[in-house]
Amino acid sequence: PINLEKLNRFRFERVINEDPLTHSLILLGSLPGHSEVSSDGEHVAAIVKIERTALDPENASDFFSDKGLVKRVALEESTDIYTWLFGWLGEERERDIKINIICPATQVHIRKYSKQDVFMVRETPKLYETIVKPYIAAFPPARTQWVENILLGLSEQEKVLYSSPEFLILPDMKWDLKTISSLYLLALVQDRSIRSLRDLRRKHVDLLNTIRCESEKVVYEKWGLGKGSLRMYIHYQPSYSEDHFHVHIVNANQAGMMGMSVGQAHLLDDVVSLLEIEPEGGLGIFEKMTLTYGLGDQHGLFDAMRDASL
Ligand code: M7G
Repeated sequence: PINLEKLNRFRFERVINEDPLTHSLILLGSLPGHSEVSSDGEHVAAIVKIERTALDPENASDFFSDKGLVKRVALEESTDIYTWLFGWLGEERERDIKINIICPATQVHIRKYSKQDVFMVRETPKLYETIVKPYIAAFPPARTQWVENILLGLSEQEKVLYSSPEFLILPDMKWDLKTISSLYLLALVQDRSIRSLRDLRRKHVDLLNTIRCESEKVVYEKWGLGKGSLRMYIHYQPSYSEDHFHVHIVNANQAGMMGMSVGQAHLLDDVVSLLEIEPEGGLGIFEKMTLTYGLGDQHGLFDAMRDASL
C-alpha cells in the first residue's frame, strides 16, 4: 500500500504537466517498488498528480471570522470598488488563495456573480438598435469607473506595461501575475466612441494590428514568450465594460477558461480579417451581422432579448 512513508521516498524527476485552472501539477518520478514487480529497494516509474481540493461551501462562513482560517493577506491592488489580495491558510506555506472583493457591491454585481442559467440569443442588427444600444447608453458611468481611472492614469499606473495615446496594456485583475501559463493581460482603448465589437470598422484595422504587435512585444520582452503564444480576443457582449473597448490577451496554452466560449470570444485575428474585407463606403460588417451569444438569466438584457429573439 502507498502511505506517507512510501510517498516521502518518491524520487522526483520532473513536472510533466501543469494546469493553473485546476490548480494541479503532474509529476514524473519513481517510488520504491513492491516485491512482485521489483526486487527490494528498486524504484519503479510513477506518475503523481497533485491537485488542490475544492473549497468547501460548508466552511464558507469561517473564512473571515474569529476562527482565523485565513492567517495572513497581502494586498495586490485596490481601485475604486475592487480590491484583490493574496491569502495564506497557514503560516509557512505558499500563498494559497486569491481574494477578490467588490465593495460596495450593487444589485447588478450580485446578479453578475450569481450562478445563472444561460440561453443563446441571436442579436440581429435590428435588436441591437432597438434593445441593446439603448440599454448600453443608459449605463450609469460609475459601472466602468475602474476603466476610466486606469485610462486617466489615476489607478494601476505602476502596472502598465505599454502606453500610447491610443491604448494601454496591463495585467488583468484575474491574473496572479506569476503563473506564465495562465498569463492574462488586457488592452484598454482610449477611443470612447468604440463601445463594442459592433462599432468596429475598417478604419480600426491599424489600431487592432498595433494592439496585436505591441502585446507580442511586451510578452516577449518581459516573459520571453515568442510569436504564436498569445490568444487575443474580444468579448461580445462584454459583461461590464460595454463603453470601453478592450482586448483580452491570454496565454494560448490556457484552455477552457470562462470567457473563452464560442459565441462570446471573437478572435482578434478573425475580426481584423473580416474588417479587411469590409467594402469601402458601405455598411460595416459588424453593423450587418447577427451576433449570437449566451446570456445569463440574471443579465439586465435577458428578458427583452429572449422574448425578442426566440
Ligand atoms: P469584460 O469582457 O467586460 O468582462 O472584461 P468579463 O471578462 O468579466 O466577462 C473585463 C475584464 O477586465 C475582465 O477580464 C476582468 O477580469 C478585468 N477587470 C475588471 N476589473 C474591475 C479590473 C480592474 O479593476 N483592473 C484590472 N486590471 N482588470 C480588471
